[in-house]
Amino acid sequence: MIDRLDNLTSFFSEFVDSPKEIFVFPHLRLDGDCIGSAAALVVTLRKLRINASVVMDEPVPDRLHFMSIPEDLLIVFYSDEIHNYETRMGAAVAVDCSEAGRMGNSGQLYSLSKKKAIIDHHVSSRGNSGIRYVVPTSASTAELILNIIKSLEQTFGQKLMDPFIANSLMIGIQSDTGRFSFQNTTPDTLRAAAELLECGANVFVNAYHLFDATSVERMKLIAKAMSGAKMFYDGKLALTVITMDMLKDTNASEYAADGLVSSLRDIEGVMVSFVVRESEDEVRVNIRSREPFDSSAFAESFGGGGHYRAAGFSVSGASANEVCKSIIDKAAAFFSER
Ligand SMILES: [Mn+2]
Repeated sequence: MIDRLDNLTSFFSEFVDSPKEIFVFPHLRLDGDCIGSAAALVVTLRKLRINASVVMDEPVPDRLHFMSIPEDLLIVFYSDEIHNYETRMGAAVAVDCSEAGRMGNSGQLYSLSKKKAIIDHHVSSRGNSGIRYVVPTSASTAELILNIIKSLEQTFGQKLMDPFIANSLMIGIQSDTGRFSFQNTTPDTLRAAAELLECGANVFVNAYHLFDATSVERMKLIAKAMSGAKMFYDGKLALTVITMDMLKDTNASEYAADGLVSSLRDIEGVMVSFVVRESEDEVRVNIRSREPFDSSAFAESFGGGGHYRAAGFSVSGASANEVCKSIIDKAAAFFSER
């Protein structure tokens, strides 16, 4: 671990006062952990006179506007500009993901970089070019960024932590641990959170925006999706579909159903839950499970990935109903064994 941190510290140190930039790539469909971690890392690097920016496919979604990430940290990627970015780029860092395929179009730019580093906590983390700081036992990438910041503070003998960085990392931890309630929450997670609170993070405001704030549109969508849920394999598998029509009828955003998949898994007797969502160009599937159902392995068999209890995948060229059928068929192998 210390070795890998040392490697990362020297990786970043090379860019002090360099005109070349470090581009930090979060994954597509931004969440609190990837964007919190990426923003915190970029602010830290800039304090060390290292040119750095977050490069992403989409602007920060409305539900994360409360993070107040300064606009100038962020580059929204346009393919037309790729050569311009490539000239500026000195290194690329994947944050909370490990492969270009998870980044959307900006992955094209990531792939072009000759120097790469990966900072991630996904078990399915596969990318193996460059320096890897991948810790699957870490609840969040934010905790890894905190370690990096502490290591940089030691190397440079300079205080880098500030309330914005602390709160961005806290948002990452709260997001990925379900506000400290998922099984991935470790003593290290709570120690990291305690440190961040001391540095100015606000756990209460974050929890409201991440988990409690809701809208009538969302409530209506959840009600429809819940009443359409179906149970299979003696109530051990729960599945529901969110169609484009449901989004239109309720006027809810595509993120409105976040959290629904966990509620389905919480139904007594359910071992694995699936939310299958239609979108313009593909069908997206979210999975939550309890032991011994391995969500990550299941998602990987459909070309996706994630964690043991939380994973996902997407399919293009198939209808939501076809995807549901494949899921139920594939799960048969697991449930027939028990
Ligand atoms: Mn994460």
